[in-house]
Amino acid sequence: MKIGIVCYPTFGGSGVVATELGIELSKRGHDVHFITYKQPVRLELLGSNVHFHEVTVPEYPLFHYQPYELALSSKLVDMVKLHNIEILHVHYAIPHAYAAYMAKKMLQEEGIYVPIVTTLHGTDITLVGSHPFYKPAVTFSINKSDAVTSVSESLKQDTLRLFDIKNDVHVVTNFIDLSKQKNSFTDCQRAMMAGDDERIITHISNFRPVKRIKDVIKIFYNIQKELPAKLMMVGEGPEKEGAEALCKELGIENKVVFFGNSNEIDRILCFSDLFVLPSETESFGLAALEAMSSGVPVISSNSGGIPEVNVHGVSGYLSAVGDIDDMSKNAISILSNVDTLNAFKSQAKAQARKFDIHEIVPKYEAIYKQTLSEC
Ligand code: GMT
Repeated sequence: MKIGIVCYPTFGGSGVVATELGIELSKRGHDVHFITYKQPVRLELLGSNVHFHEVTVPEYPLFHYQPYELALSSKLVDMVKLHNIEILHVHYAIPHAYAAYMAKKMLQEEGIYVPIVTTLHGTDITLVGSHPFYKPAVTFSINKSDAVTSVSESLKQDTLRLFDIKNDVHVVTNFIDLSKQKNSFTDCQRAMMAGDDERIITHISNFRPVKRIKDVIKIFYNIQKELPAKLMMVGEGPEKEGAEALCKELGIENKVVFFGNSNEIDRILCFSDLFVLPSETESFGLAALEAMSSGVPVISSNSGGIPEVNVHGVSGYLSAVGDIDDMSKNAISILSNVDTLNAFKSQAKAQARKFDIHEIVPKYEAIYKQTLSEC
């Protein structure tokens, strides 16, 4: 199939999922075209059947807001015609599903029919999409998609609760390429980050309020009172400064490393002992799955789709949002005994195997085929 993929090309989970999906589809013989404003961060290899088409928005002083949707839908029209793209798969409803629908209508005028698959990722539904300023357009573009998928059962239920949706929502969970772990560094250069007696706790996110970054710091503060430990904070976002200030206030700044955005997530997870994700809401928690696939147990909140990924008492523990004491207690119970830690590490890895890319990507292929057959 010739598949056009639209996504946010950033470090965010939806962009990562779209990129990994496109790469896997290309390995499976499909011709994949990424259409977005920048080359996706994890798309290192462009090949004979992986292409990137940049959407540029010319600056014009009249516009207070530059019209990205317009530029994207025009680019979609041009690329569908130029490369005979058969299906468009858009990740994150806003504004991608809307722009794709406009492209579809423009193409129909020329007798070309290209169906749209929309994948809902989370904040496009729970935080942004349900805002009254966006809701009518988001409802419309979901209903006009030829197929709709969501990355967890929890997100599907949120979508049905928050929007008046007429079409089926298929749950296709996020996935992980386990073969990447085969090449993990054996020594992980752990010694560069911590002493032999120290446990390494990691958090990776976009440091937005929904991630409850201060909870991460407070949980770590409680952990390091009980056992020697270091905290790795990976990512950039509006809560980072406040988190750095809190570390100083608590006198733990020498035990916390702020990395910023990183392309070396596998390397950081390789030397981590525990991953902390106390989010207010999370449709899936791809970062937790990535940690688990590297054998890192997860201490998380029990919000949204996280319980579909992290299993209480198996791959880690879940607590109510904001229950810092319970999360700290659970973290300490895993970290303070080597046998317990090793058991959780292998259980986390085993749980991650349920989200093997080779099991999940065929589900998208089946949806594409079904959608095309209904045209
Ligand atoms: O976590 C974020 O804020 C980024 C956001 C995104 O759109 O990239 O992540 C969402 O999509 C990921 C991939 O499907 C999910 O794993 C995240 O749980 C989800 N984030 C939220 O629901 C807050």
